[in-house]
Amino acid sequence: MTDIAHPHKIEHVAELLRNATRIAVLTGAGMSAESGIETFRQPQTGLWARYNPMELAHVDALARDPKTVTEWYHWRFSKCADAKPNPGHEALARLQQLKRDAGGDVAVLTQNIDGLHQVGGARDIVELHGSILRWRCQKTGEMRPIREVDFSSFPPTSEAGGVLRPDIVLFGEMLPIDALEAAERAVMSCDVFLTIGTSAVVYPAAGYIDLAISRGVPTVEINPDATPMTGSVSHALRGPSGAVLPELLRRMRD
Ligand code: BV8
Repeated sequence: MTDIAHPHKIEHVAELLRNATRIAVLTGAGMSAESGIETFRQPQTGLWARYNPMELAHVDALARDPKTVTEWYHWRFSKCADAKPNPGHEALARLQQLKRDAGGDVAVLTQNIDGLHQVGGARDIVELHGSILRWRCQKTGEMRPIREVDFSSFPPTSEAGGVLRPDIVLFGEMLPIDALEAAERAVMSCDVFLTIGTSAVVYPAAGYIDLAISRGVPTVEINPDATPMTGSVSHALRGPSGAVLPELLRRMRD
């Protein structure tokens, strides 16, 4: 395991990316931190330092108190509605285009629900935990963009009289099967695996890091802090994704 403290380590990772054809990338809330969106588990500032996830981000909480849970997610949306992609999102989109132009691919597997990878130019994003930009009727399954949801009262309801909830994966809910299948295919076929801005504690998403490590492909963690995976990945680049990713892209082009 190496760290960014030695610039030639970032040069080595840039070389890995330069030579890779298929790259799989797992991203978490840290990817959007530089866009001003709070993470979950950072001490003091994280959402879970102020709210109890089991009261708000759990399927049982939604069943027990749909008003509070839908209000909280509407508040979460209000915090990311004006957020802009940061240089990390844009660099990842450039990396994906660079590899696609060369006949390869970059599969972005995100735990984030803010849609910023797409706004930043990346395509075919695998939304492991869904998206706050889509809300779903619990009665009919009908999906609608958040801008078409009437938030004059909570929980919001559809014309069919069902509760409208965000199309996200709450604790205790299965991830979408098509996302699980796409993620598995990407990790099983990648030459290099990146884990960026995630504390690597939420499963099954964090399990993709274990899977990449078990395949023996080079694995790179980009995070200002250590995580439970830091000691197991091939390279740990200590720094914010909004700085490290553009630096890697710059070096790949040199
Ligand atoms: C399920 C909702 C089963 C959307 C979220 C083993 C296997 C399977 C499941 C489990 C298991 N063990 C436990 C479980 C249950 C549970 C789980 O994982 N619990 C954990 C907490 C122990 N998992 C589940 O419930 C999953 N479902 O397994 O279903 C099942 C089976 C059959 C039938 C029914 C059910 C569902 C998991 C998804 C839950 N939904 N959120 C939302 O509100 O956003 S989880 C939540 O955590 C978000 O999705 C978030 O993305 C995710 C992970 O957090 P991170 O993204 O990593 O964010 P965090 O704040 O933790 O870390 C930020 C990192 O960024 C830090 O490391 C920080 O240093 C770094 N950083 C900061 N600044 C920067 C930076 N990095 C780079 N640059 C910067 N500038």
